[in-house]
Amino acid sequence: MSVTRRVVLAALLAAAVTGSGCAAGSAPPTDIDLVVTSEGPDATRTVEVPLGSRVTIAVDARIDDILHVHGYEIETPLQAGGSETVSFDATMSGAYEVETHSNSAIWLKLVVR
Ligand SMILES: [Cu+2]
Repeated sequence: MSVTRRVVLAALLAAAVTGSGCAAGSAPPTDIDLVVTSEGPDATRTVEVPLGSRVTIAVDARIDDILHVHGYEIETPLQAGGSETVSFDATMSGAYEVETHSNSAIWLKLVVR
C-alpha cells in the first residue's frame, strides 16, 4: 500500500469515527454543581463533556463575581448568597476553562469531545 493511500484510508476511518453518533440532541446532558468561594478550588475539576451535550452548571455563589466560560464566551454575574444556572450546548470540541475573575480561580476544565 502506498503512503498516500494509507493517509487517505486513515482520514476516512477518522471521519467515520467522528461522524457517528453526533446528531444534535443525542448526547447525554452534563450537569455540574459548583460552589464558588473566594478561596477558589483546591484543584481544578476536569469534566468530560460529550460533543453536543447540553451543559448545565448550577452555581452556589458565596461571593460577588462573574463566572466566565472560556471559548464559549458566556459570562454570568454571581451574587454572594445567590444561585445561578449557566446552560449551553457543547457544540465546539476542545478544552475550556470556567473561571471567576476577582480571584483568577479556575474551577472547571470542560473537555468536550
Ligand atoms: Cu475568564
